[in-house]
Amino acid sequence: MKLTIKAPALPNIPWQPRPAGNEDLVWRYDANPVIGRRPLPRVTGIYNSAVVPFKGRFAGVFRTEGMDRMPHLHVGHSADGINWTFNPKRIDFVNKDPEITRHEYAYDPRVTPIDGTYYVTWCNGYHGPTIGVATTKDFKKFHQLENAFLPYNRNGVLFPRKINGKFAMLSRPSDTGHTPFGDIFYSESPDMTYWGRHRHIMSKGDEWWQGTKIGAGPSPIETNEGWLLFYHGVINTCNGFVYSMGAALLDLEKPWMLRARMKESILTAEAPYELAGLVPGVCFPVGCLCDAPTGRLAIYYGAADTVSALCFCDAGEIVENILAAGA
Ligand code: BMA
Repeated sequence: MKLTIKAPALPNIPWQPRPAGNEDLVWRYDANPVIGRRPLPRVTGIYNSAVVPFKGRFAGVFRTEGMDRMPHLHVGHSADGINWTFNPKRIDFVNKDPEITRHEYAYDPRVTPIDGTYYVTWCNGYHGPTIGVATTKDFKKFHQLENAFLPYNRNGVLFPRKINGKFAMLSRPSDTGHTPFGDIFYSESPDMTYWGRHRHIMSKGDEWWQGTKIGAGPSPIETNEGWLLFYHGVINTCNGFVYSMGAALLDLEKPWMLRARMKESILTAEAPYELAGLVPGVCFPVGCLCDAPTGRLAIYYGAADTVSALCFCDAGEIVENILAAGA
């Protein structure tokens, strides 16, 4: 279908065409993983990490885990979105109030450009997991804001523009452990400090792949058919949770209204690097690059909580399939 995407052109998006004979909606980069094991000394993995276009190149905020298995956030840069260099020091978030910058752990970052500022949201340890928020303009200095919500919450994902004059965020209220439940909610804020008008958007699904919980992935993409949302869905198997990727469309001006949602997952753990790692069976999407004129999307996802991988799809095809599935 002819889809209009409201995002800048990104002609240097990492891209490979769908391989011949492949009829899947999403296909993997053939040299995955893009960030392999031991990407820095004494770092066991970089995964579940967010990438954005930055000054003609790419930058990102990366979940880095050391030998103590504690997650922290690091900056990375790349000319092509494939080969990355990382700052070995974790991000030093700044705020005059030490209560705000009090650091326990930080993981699963998303980066969302809004009006020329890059907003980082992540799962921030503050007496349990909640949503940390920070801004940067240069990927050097990061100013930390108030946590968006009370604990316990994960998967805080900003929309790339204000909606009805307010900042808008998706999140997934949770517990302190490996949460056995989870729906996606919408909240808005006039100032990035006070969040309210919380609305339920969508629950876990009837289909087994998303039958335990769901959580928003990369920042939603604005299209003429609504906000395109990639999310993770979780099944509880006899070997534990398995994470797959799904897709949904949210109403443009009332994004708490679900327009349609695919019944099938569009990527599930099958490749060796998704099945073998510190947590086998995890595909966890967090970053998405988009070339609006061609509809090309490059999605970064964490694989097996160990490495970072890349997959591709066509936005028009995905939206067509979501609309065909219905609400
Ligand atoms: C979730 C988060 C993710 C992780 C996933 C699978 O609760 O901790 O970072 O990828 O579990 O272990």
